[in-house]
Amino acid sequence: MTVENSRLIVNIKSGTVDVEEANLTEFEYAAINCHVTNVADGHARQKQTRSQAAIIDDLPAVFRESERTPVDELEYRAHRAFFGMLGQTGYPAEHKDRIFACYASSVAMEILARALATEVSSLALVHPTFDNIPDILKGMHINLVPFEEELLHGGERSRVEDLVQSVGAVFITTPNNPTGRVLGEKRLRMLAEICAASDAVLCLDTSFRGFDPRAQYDHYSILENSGCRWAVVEDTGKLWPTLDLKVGWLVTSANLNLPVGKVYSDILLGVSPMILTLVRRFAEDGTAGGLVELQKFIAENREIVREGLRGLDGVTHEGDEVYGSVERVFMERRSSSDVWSELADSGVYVLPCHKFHWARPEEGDTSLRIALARDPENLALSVRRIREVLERG
Ligand code: EGV
Repeated sequence: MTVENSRLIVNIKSGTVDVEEANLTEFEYAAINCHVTNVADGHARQKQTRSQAAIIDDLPAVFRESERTPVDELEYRAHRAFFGMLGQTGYPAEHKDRIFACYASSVAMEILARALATEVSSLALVHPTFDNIPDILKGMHINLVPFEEELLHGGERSRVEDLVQSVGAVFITTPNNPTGRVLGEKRLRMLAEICAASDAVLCLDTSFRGFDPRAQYDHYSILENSGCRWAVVEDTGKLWPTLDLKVGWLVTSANLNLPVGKVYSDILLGVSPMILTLVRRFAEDGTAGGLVELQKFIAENREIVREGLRGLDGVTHEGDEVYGSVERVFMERRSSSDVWSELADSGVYVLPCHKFHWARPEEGDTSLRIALARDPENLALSVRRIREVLERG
């Protein structure tokens, strides 16, 4: 794929794409063959740690163990290890009819959306968020109402009640992508109570929670105690450099009363037993110190970006309270699609942010997202080129 001019990219999957029209994943396809300067997608592309590499060296044993063990036992071991690593001890571990292993969190999302659509015609979705979420929901003909982060995190209870009463379901990504904002314990409890009172389904996407200790309080005990109908999407896919071998889990409340199991069976039989074992091994490594090490690694990479762009006129970043594996760069005077095109010309791929703002794209017109789960040397090189383009102004 090549950059043809400042507006057009040739997309490896679907031909020519307009920079204004492409969705975020299409921007990510454009980057995927640039191993050194792809800071577009939020997948983990850093080198493995020593103990992670040891697991990969042990892959034949992982395969053999997976061959001879019943798959529900492998699923159980995998979710126990993964949910335990993330502090989610109140999840319904013993109810295998409520835990669905999927190839990816987007597949879990698709299954949830199809099940929701049998009952729900409108849904309040966090704004902004990664655009494949609104696109999947819209694909099921569900009407979307923006749930602004300001209202979600700080708005008066009565205003939240008004919004929830107007919809059949609520969908929140926490920590959010790309803002990194986390739904705190009190707000989750409040939202679950409100959803219970109006019989709205509360859906959470917690794919990025591994990076942020503030998102690792036990969400499931709060959801279970609230009595609301809920579904949670969990993801192993953002954390570890496993070449996209990953699991997305869909976990549901006992009272959800939507055909999740039926839709799941329409789409898949199950994920590979070998991947379940691999996930268990990486999660055990995470619990044994790997997760804290990863958080430190991301913090250092965030500093590489901030240091590398320091002092540029009109260029700012978020405060200190962000922990996600992506960093936003705010540019006072530059359009993100122009900067994206100039960067692509110099071989560096970032994400322009307008599509995250699915209800009002103009709000993302002057920001970029840089992925941090990369090797520091590659990240530093990308940041030097980004600085050059921004300096040209
Ligand atoms: C991010 C892309 C899709 C997604 C990337 C992502 N996947 N569209 N199914 O994994 O933040 O870059 O979440």
